[in-house]
Amino acid sequence: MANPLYDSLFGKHAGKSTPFLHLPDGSNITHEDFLAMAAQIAHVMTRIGLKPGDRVAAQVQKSPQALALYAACVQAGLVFLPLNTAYTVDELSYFIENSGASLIVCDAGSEPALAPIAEDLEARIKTLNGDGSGSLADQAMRMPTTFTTIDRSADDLAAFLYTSGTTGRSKGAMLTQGNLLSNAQTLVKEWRFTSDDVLLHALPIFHTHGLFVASNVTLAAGGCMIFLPKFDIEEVIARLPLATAMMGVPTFYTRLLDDDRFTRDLSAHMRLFVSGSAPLLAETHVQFEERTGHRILERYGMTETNMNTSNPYDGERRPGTVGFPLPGVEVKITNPESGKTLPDGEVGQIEVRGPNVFKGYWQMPEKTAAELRADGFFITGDLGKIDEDGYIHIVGRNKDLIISGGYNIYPKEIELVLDDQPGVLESAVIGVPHPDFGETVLGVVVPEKGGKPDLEEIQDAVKTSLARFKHPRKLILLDELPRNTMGKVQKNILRDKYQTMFTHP
Ligand code: MLC
Ligand code: AMP
Repeated sequence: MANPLYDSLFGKHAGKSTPFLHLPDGSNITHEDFLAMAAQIAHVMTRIGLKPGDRVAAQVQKSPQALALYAACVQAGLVFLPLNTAYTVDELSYFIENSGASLIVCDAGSEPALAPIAEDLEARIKTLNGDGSGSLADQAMRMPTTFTTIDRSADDLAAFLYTSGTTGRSKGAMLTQGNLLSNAQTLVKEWRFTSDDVLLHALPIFHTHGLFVASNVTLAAGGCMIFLPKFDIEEVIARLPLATAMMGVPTFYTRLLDDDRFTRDLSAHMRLFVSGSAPLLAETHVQFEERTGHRILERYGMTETNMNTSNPYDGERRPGTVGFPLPGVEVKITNPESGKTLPDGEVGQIEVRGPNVFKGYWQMPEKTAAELRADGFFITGDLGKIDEDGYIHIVGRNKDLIISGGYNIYPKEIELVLDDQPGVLESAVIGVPHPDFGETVLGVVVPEKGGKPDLEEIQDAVKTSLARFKHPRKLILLDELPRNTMGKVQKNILRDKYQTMFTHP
């Protein structure tokens, strides 16, 4: 027995004294240091009684220790559940309760608010701050620097990532060791990652993109990362000359293009720019090439599946497309009603099958059955087509979803909060184009008869319930919502009406 994910990503670097993480203060963390950090954290977690399969919910700032917490979970056979640092206590309590986490790791500032939740669930709570301090780190420091890796199989769970749903209730996507490892190994090959690569890492590490795509790929290839706490244009421009590759959401690339310091010279030595998590406008792709000579490589993935398709490394990277299915991944376009496969060129729902596809939603067999077919195909909720050259185009979504700066936002979750406010009869939340975030949230509120909802008070209520990135950038009062003859709200009419609100205000 062994632990495939740990062995292939982390264990194989044992004894290497070369840098793994380059930090903004100029210091480095070697592979050896990193593995020691992870081993010490693994000791803390097992000594407090955590057993293989237990969930570890972590809402922590990006830091080497936060990444080591992930490695420690893999090594100790625990299920890692990273949580967006923007989530409010209301949001967190759902994830923690739903997952039945045995350990909560959070910033010291959040401990007082989360302690009662931990107590109710009989979960332990430890702190880990952005500077690496906290009760977890204090205890870890006193632990041995090696840990006997717990045996796991490819089918064992490695992580839970929560994704929102169209009903407003988030679902825990269960990802196995095999899901994560197969995808990382495929991407290393497809994108030609080697131990010479230096990845500029400015993504958050609580999502698939920053954690599994960026970090796992670098680890599998044995490369290193310039590990920035967040996307800060000054830092990115300063560090770019030291990198060979970068991965980002489209906002990263539009922000770079908006900066005159981002020139052909600054990126001349770069080997690869990858974009994903949201649509990259063909226009951005073209501008990027004009400015730098590089063609951004766009790929398509999701929480439940990791990466599914990619434009080619060699060969034409076609703007406005997400390329071809990755080796081992099958993609088909089906009719949403009948589920029958459609001929190439026709638009339908995108379904995917492969070793990358998750095991299902935690304790939600009905939702799993509705989206993951018995034959292994996962219904992504995205709409697309395959063109005559085999390139896949994403043309829309069959799910009511807004993607803002790479973060997914489900309108239902916001509508439920808006509908609850005094004087509000109903609401509709839509995504409209935004120059920086790609799309942003607009809330349309209908007053009750004689009601006079106070929009500022509503925004305050939203603040306490929902993470900042989900807040409507604007609320609009309307007498009624457009509906079709079946009574269904016609969000397309609202989207058309407010289409240019943020692009040509
Ligand atoms: C931050 N804010 C956002 C936001 N990010 N609002 C909407 N959408 C976002 N994405 C808030 C801030 O809290 C702030 O609030 C205000 O908006 C402006 O902040 P900013 O300073 O401009 O934002 P910044 O901190 O620079 O963050 C923007 C960003 C970041 C794009 C760099 O959101 C980011 O790193 N996004 C990447 C998301 C990601 O990794 N997605 C991958 C999901 S995995 P205030 O109060 O100051 O106004 C996935 C699968 C796959 O999708 O295929 O990869
Ligand atoms: P998430 O649930 O956060 O993993 O987001 C997954 C969703 O992001 C997918 O279902 C798509 O809608 C979207 N997405 C990811 N990559 C791309 C891309 N390259 N182009 C368009 N949409 C994308």
